[in-house]
Parts: sequence; C-alpha cells; structure tokens
Amino acid sequence: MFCRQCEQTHGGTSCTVQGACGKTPAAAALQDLLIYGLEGIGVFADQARMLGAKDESIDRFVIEGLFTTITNVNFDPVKLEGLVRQSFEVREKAQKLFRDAFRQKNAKSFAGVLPAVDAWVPATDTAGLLAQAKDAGLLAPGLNEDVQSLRELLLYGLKGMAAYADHAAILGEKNETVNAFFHKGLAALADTAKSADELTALVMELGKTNLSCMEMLDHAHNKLFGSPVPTHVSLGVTKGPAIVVSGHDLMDLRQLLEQTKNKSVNIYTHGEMLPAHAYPELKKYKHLVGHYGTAWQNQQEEFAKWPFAILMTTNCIQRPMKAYADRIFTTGLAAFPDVEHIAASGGTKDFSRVIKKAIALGGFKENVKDKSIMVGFAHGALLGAADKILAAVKAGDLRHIFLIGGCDGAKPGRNYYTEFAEKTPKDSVILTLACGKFRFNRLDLGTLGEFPRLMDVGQCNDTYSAIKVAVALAEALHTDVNSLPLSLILSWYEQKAVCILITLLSLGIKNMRLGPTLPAFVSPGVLKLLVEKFGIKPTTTPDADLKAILG
Ligand code: SF4
Ligand code: SF3
Repeated sequence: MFCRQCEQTHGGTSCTVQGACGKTPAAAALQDLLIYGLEGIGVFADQARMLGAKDESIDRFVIEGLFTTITNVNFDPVKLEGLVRQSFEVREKAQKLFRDAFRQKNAKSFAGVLPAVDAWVPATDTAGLLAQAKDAGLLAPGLNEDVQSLRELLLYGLKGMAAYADHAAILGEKNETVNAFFHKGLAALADTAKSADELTALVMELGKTNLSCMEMLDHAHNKLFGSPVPTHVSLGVTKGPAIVVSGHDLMDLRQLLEQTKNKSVNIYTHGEMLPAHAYPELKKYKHLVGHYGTAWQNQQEEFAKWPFAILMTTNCIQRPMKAYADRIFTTGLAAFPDVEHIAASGGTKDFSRVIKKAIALGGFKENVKDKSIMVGFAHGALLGAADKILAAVKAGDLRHIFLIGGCDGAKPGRNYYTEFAEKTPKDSVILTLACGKFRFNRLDLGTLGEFPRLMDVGQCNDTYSAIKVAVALAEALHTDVNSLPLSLILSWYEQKAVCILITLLSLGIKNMRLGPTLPAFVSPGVLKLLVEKFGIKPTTTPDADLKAILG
C-alpha cells in the first residue's frame, strides 16, 4: 500500500505496511482501485457533459465514491469491493451516455482515443482486484515530483468537496458547476500528461468551485434547520439511557431526534456534531441534552467509559474497542468491518435498533455535572452583530481577530493550538470551526464587550460562514480580507481540510499559518509556490507566531 493523504501518515512520509489510521492494505488497495474506477467515469462523464448530456445517478455515485475514500470514513473491504465493481458498471453507463450524445450530435460514432482507463474490467475475485490495484494508485511512474504533488492536491481536494456535496445532496441540494467539476477533475487525473501549470489551474478552479459547494451546504443547513443562534451546551451528563451521535450529518441527527421523542432516551452530540445545538430546528428537541467527549481521536477512551449506544454518521470513526464494539452503529458512508450499519430507505433511516440498544444498555449510571460552552456564532449571528464588531475595530477595542480552525488529530504537537488560544491578547477574539476547537473550547477566555472572546462558527462543513463574515467585514471597512486585522491559524488532518485550504488560496487569502506539520504530498516545488505566491507559513511556536502577527 501507499497512502500519504492525511496528516497522520506514518513517519510523516507515507503508510506502506498498514495505515496509521487503521486502514488495512486490502482496504487501501480497494480505495485506490475505486479512485481508478472513478477516473474512468470522470473521463466519459466529462466528455458527455461537454456535449450537454448528464445523468444524476452518475454524479451521485462519483460524489459518494470520493467521500468514501476520505480518511476515517470506510474501513470495510467488503463494502469497498462492492463499490469498485459498481464503479465499472457506472463507467459503462457514462461511456454509453457519452457515445450516444456524440452520435446524436455528429451523426457518426466516436472513433477518437480517450485515456487508457476505459480498458479496465474488474477481476472476478478479490485477489484479482487486489492485484489490479497495484497498478492503479495515483503514483504514476516517471512523473515529475511537482506534477505528482499537484495530482494528489487535486485528488484530495476533490475528495473534500465530495464530502460537502454529499451532505448538501442529502439535504436536497445540488449544483451543476460542482457536479461537472468532479468529472473534469477526475478526467484530468486520468491524463498523466497534464502539466504542472494545467494542474495548478485546475486546483485553483477546484477551490472556487468548492466555495459554491460550501455555500450550497450552508444554504441547505439554514433552510432546513434555521439560522444558528448563540446557545449554551452542557458538557455534563444525565443519568439514563443515551445515544451519542458523532460525525457531521445533521439530517441523521434530526431523524434520530424525531424517532427518540418520548422514549426517555437522551441524545448527546459528539465531535463535529457539537454545533448542531445552535440550530433552532434541532435545539427544539428537549432530549438533545448536551455534548459528550471531545474530538475524534479520543473516541476509543471516551466511548468505552459508559454503556450508551453510539451512532457514527460520517468521519471520523476509529477501530471500535471491544468495550463498545457491540453498541456502535454506522450510517451513511461510514463503515467498519463487523459494525452494524443503518442504511437509508427512500431517504429515511430506521434507527430503532440503535434506540433499542440504548434502552437495553441503560446509559449513564449517574449525573455528572460539568461546565457549559457556547456554540452558534455562524454568519447569521455574527453579521447580525456586525455594527458592534466594526465599531469595536474602529475604536481600537478589538485589536485582532484570530480564526483558529481545522482538524484535531492523534499525533503530538497539537498543544500549539491550546497554547496559542491561551496566549492571544485580551483585546482580541477567536473564531473557531471544525474539530480542532476541542484543543481549547473548554478554556475560559472571558469576554470582549458583549462578545465571548471565543466564538464557535460551526463544523468544518460551515467554513463558508467564516469566509462570508470575513468578506463582509472587509467590505464594510472598504478593504480586502488580507488587509483586515485577521489571521488564519489552521490545523489539518484529512482531505476536507485540504479542500478548504485550496478554497482559501483560490480566494487570494495570504499569510495563513498551517500546522501541525505540512502535508507529506506537498513537494518542495509546490511548497515554494505556496510560500512565494500565498505566503503560507508552517506554525512555529505560539509565542513566535503571535509576535510575528501582532508585532
Ligand atoms: Fe496513512 Fe492517513 Fe492514508 Fe490512513 S489515511 S493510510 S493514516 S496516510
Ligand atoms: Fe474533524 Fe475528522 Fe477534520 Fe470536520 S471530524 S474536521 S478531522
């Protein structure tokens, strides 16, 4: 196997024997082959679209296939093998779509040559597929290292955008530019002759396309669940049956809340589900009682502690420990061997097995008091208070805004973000989003005027909110985002964060600090481009970085 798509990659270079995340060589190989299958679909679907032909089922398969291969989503070789085989069928469908559209337009059959992926037919058995996967990885022999690096950047960005597009699709939203770009990007990956310049342009186009994708997701969330409002969330627990819900899928949470009404089962968010408490259409459920635990990498310890049922809606799932293996469920694209999966049927999910398990287990044995934290500072709330924020900036009361956002992770070095937050001056505020916030969201950083100094914008899925606020502030101050008293301190782990970084770059945002380590797939040449053109800096120490920012 060869995988270096996430920050946890072995030795900071690549996982070659076993994934540091727990991904087996078989799962890794099948994911490579799935991507190869998706590239083939992309080639035909991209050509078909240029002729005005499209098929929604092809678009959905590609989005789900890409999301499936994100770190900590699907570890199940059986499911992955099924998807690989399906990718061949979908490719044939895309091929027919293209050839029919060509014939219709040109009154003759297509006789040209498309990239070689169209020759692949899946082997009949698993061993055969694993053998095929050896040649299917993204590392094409003989490629220049910068081209290779850009190909990976493009692929991982596509995976990230697929996650956002999938969440939006579940909520009934789609966007033609976004759907078309998946095929364009995959077709480009199938073509190993693409130059570094062409790939760089595609990466930038991906960034801009992802902004539309995230806007669509933001729109869907606000339309269905209301605009988030600042809300206190208890970190304590109440005695009694409980279900802990993790991941990012708010629709899963809503369906579970509906199905647990009047059942004496309390629902707790976990990890990236924390911001759900701020949505009016979710917080109205009185049995959504609080948030349990911290970020994904602590789940094995946190889930083992009490006998509650667990529902993993998306990333990040880790190998379940024996202590809770029989009470954890996956849904959506999340999958782990031998973990019970709740599939959708006609858009709805039946969580009765999760609920039954929660009732049988009994849940928390006692009340545990803890503090509460605040969530709900999305663009609706922040822009509603824009006049006050602007007045504070103009009066010099608010000296600086830090956006400390991104993923949490298992490797050491992430205390940087805790220390950074602690050391920010009292006349500054911190906006945060995604699961990296668990490094500091229990800190009491006080208030600045009527604002808490730490404001939670939402999940990684809500990055659009932060961008919208930054752009609005810049407009109100008649300047650009780079000239605002604003610094972005980012932490990455997986490919959704890679995609967000690409989006920020495509918006021309400069001087971001990125940690805890730089991606292994970024070559020296690509790093030079990122540093020279965008002023990207690796995080150093909180003191040194704060001094460099504030002077
Ligand atoms: Fe390694 Fe990350 Fe790939 Fe898992 S996803 S195999 S940890 S690089
Ligand atoms: Fe976290 Fe997995 Fe990236 Fe949603 S839950 S941000 S790592």
